[in-house]
Amino acid sequence: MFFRRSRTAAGLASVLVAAGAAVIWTMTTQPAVAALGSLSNLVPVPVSVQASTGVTYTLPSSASVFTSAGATEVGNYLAGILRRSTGYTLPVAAAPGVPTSGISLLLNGADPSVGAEGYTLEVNASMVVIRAQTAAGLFHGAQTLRQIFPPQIEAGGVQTGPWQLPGGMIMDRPRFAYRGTMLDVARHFHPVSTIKEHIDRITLYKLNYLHLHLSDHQRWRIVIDQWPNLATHGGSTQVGGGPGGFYTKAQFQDIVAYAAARHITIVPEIDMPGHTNAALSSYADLNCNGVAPPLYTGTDVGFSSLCTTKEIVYTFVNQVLGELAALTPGPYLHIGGDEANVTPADQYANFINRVQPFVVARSKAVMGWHQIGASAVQHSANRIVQYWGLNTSDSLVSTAVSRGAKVVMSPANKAYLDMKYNSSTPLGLSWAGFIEVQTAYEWNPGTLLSGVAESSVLGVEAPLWTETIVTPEHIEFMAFPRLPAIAELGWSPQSTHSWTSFRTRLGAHGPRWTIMGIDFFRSTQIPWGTTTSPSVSPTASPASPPPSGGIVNGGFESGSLAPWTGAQCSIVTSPVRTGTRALRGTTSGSDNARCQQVVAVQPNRTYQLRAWVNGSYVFLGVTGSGTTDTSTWTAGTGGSFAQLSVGFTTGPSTTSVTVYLHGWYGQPTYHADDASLT
Ligand code: TNX
Repeated sequence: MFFRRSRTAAGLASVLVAAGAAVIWTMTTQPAVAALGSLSNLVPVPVSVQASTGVTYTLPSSASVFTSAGATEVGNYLAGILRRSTGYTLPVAAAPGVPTSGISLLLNGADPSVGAEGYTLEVNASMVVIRAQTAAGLFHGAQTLRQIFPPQIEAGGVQTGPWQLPGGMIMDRPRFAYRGTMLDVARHFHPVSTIKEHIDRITLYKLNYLHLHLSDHQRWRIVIDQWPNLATHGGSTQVGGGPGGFYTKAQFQDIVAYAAARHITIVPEIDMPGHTNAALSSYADLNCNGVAPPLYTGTDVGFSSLCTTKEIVYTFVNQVLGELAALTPGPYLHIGGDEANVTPADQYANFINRVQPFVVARSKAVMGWHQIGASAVQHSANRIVQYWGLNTSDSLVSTAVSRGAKVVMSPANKAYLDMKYNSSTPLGLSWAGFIEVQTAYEWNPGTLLSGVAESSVLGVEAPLWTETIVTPEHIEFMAFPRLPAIAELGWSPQSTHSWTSFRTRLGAHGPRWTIMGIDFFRSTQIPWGTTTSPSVSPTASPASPPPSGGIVNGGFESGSLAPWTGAQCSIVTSPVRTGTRALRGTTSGSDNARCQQVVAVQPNRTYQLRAWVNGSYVFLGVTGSGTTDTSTWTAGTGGSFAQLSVGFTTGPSTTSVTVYLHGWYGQPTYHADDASLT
């Protein structure tokens, strides 16, 4: 769950078994043959789906992806995904006048009703044809096609076919133009690789905006050349301490380009005039008293403000927004504006009124949290207010809308991905309540706020604040499965809204996420589909026997930690399961405790890794080049030792793997004994 599990495909299936008080995800090794896909489990649900009874399309190994002019990039993207698991070459070629085979992505002949982002998708006995008016429409159609294939299509290695699709016709287009999520990279820094991976996942659900919260009390995460201390000083740590980090301009542009290639627009946010301790700490001049406060690693809000009566503050903001605009091809610059609790109301309005023109001067539109709707703040062209309240009416939003603003709906009690699912969720906050999947799904963005008509709603956004979110696995756990729920609210027509239908369709995505290595929350509200395992490649027959003796020092009896390593790992004499010694991993408030060792293995072999563990949130897993990275974990062993066991298969050139025991941060110490590899 909370650690990096599978970068490629989890090669083995997960089934839930109860072991005493412990809940253990363990792995089985039944190979499966790729099944017929389905039209019934699409998320977001399309505008219309008509099945062609009895019609099936089998993707031939010789198939091509045909593209009309302007569609080559989407063709390369789709072929790249399908090649991984089918192993087919799937060349991308110019579409002939009339398609007769393979998969065609066409920017001609689309029904105009699909609009700017919609598509039609037809599967008949001889081919697949996706038509749209834009590359974005084709891209969304390609995501639907992915979901029509069986889950094994998402595997990172070649699977056994045949690859069969049910015949049918889909017509689809989005309800709202803005379908987004936000990641707070200020409270905890998340590197470019994590952002890219997140982008790859949100594209599955047809989101088209990623809002990055780049600055806050705790840190400043983007280089501004004219104010260099912002990144070097203001970006130097994070909540709870730790190394922090910031994006160089080149890195930020890399994110922007990666997102754009996936039809996602980045919305950068610099929060002001509050939430600015990192900036105030970087430049004394921005403070009314001229004194720079220390960097802050706590999680309080509402205590800082740029000095709104100092002229240099406006020079600062103008220059920051200028550099940010130059990095941003998208239409919006988000200026925050929330929780400016120590900025007097008149100064707040004056500040926002002076800052909005800086955005407009760069041909961008202002986006801000809904506090910028204060009546003393003027309208600004194409302004967006983002509603994050808990109520069913809001005068700030109504005021802004009456002046022409549009609204992005992010009600904190429904759309905040940092809220806990329930009282036992180990991550997250709960100030806006618990948000189970049904709560995230059961609301209507078009009618949420009285006095705000659907025509004034630009769309929805699910923010993920990261006070407690440290690792990529934490992001996965909080976003899945709630983000797909919000995505459906943003894309699908209200007439299709049905919790009964949604929970069933969503359940079928569990096996996909397992195969993709997404560590999602297994909500008991969802009938999770049975995980069908990707089949093991036929070349994975035993080349030579496994090493005898398993892991060296697996019983921890030698008294020394080696060959296990790990900063928070040690050998202890209590508690032990057998013998006189065991391994201990000691987690701290902000760190995971990983004890690991590199083990020599044979290529093309299936191994079983076992260890007895005592503790909460303990994981046993393996990573390695060419290996089916995989793991198992326990939520708690009830005070005694319980066995974890996980199988994995090495690749044709794998000669060593890293095996690890891992305790999730914030959980108590764990102990392990009698580890073995056979
Ligand atoms: C409120 S939502 C905030 C953030 C916190 C979040 C935690 C908003 C505009 N401000 O500063 O991170 O709550 O849920």
